Amino acid sequence: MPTDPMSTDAVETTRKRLSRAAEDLDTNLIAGLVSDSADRFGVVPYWERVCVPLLAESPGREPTEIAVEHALSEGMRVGLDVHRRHPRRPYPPDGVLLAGAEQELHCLGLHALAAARRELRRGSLLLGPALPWAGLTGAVYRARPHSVVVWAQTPVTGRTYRLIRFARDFPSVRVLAAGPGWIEPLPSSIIRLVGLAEAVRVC
Ligand code: B12
Repeated sequence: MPTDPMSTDAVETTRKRLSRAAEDLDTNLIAGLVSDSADRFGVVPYWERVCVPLLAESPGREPTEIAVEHALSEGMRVGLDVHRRHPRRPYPPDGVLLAGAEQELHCLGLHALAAARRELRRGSLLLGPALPWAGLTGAVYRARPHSVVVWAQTPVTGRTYRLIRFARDFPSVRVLAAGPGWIEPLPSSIIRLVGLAEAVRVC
């Protein structure tokens, strides 16, 4: 388990290193920094105090800035993905399925959740971004999860009526809406997740 508490100095230093590596488009270095820091400080504090603020600052309008944003997010995805990963460990039956909503390319929150769960020795079936609703339905029939977390970054992909229909089709599955894209009111049968720490607790 991670041992070091995250001091303000550590936040600043790790953040600067990540920014510099992103400016250099060094995705391998970013991945290494992310997995080392997650190991040292724990996924939740590192993600909440360093990664999320840095991503939120990403302007990404000019062509060079767009490449920097891609390098940062891709390096982070890989770094989170290798953290405590045992590639041949099977998906646990009756587990947690994580997926991006149809056409949703943002998926880092789900990678952070999967990494934080691995830290607690809990596996998840992460099916990545942009899983069509029909694909999600098929996956639930096959994998039989007890909980399904669907990420939407913007209202364009946060189609509430689809999520409600999906929840109705699987009344015994706990459905959780994650990410800032779910802006419409949700029925009480669907749990809205607002942060990583909460998501780890609830899942
Ligand atoms: C990285 C990134 C990308 C990457 C995604 C890579 C990946 N593997 O995920 C790429 C380059 C693919 C991308 C693509 C696009 N992007 Co983009 N992207 C971003 C960026 C820089 C970071 C997003 C991110 O992952 N943040 C980390 C997450 C977790 O942070 P968050 O959701 O804000 O977190 C909040 C909560 O969700 C919660 N939280 C944090 N962690 C967790 C974890 C869990 C489990 C839970 C439950 C909650 C939670 O706490 C936070 C504070 O409230 C943002 C910039 C920004 N300012 O947000 C733009 C941004 C989200 N993108 C944007 C856009 C427009 C796009 C594109 C349409 C661009 C384009 N023209 O192609 C496409 C989308 C295509 C699609 N169909 O989805 C806009 C969205 C605007 C809007 N609200 O409509 C933003 C805001 C940029 C901007 N300022 O315009 N993007």
